[in-house]
Amino acid sequence: MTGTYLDVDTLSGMAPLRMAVFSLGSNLGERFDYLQGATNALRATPGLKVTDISPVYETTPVGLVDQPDFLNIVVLTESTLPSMVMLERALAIEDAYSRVRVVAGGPRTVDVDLIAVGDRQIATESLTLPHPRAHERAFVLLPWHEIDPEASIVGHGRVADLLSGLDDSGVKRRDDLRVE
Ligand code: PH2
Ligand code: MG
Ligand code: MG
Repeated sequence: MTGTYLDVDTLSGMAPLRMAVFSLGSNLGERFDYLQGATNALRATPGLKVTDISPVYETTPVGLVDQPDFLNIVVLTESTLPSMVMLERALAIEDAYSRVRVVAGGPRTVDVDLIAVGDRQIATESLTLPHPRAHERAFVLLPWHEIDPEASIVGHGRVADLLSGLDDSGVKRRDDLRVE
């Protein structure tokens, strides 16, 4: 164990409603269908309400660059669920779409990442919040900023300011696609 998972809100029995931000990505097969399907699955999650969905972005791969381009979206939600339950749901959705991931950071049918849950800061073996790399990833920040211009990441500052220091040339909006 590198940290302790102790969600005071869960123990109090008075879980507050918090905004939870998800980043979805796909770069294998029917990419758009995977994003729509994973969004539907988030919407079908008891205790989680989808409040906004970003436009679809076509993005060049970050990290392992020798792989196909991604489609990425950001999904905003409100939830009283503990963060760990949301993570488990995200992983279950990936499994349901038979996520293929041969290489870490490599091609995948659908990746569902929990980016932030309100101002929660968590560091355990299985979950780090906010997501440790979200603040430096234009494919997360640009779609997020588009649907929440005032957003910020606890510990890192405003998404708008983070974006101004990033190269977003590989992140292009696809106006022909729209996840509902
Ligand atoms: N996800 C990664 C690694 N690199 N690059 C883009 N453009 N989009 C992603 O979703 C992505 C990535 C690991 O999950
Ligand atoms: Mg990811
Ligand atoms: Mg992931």
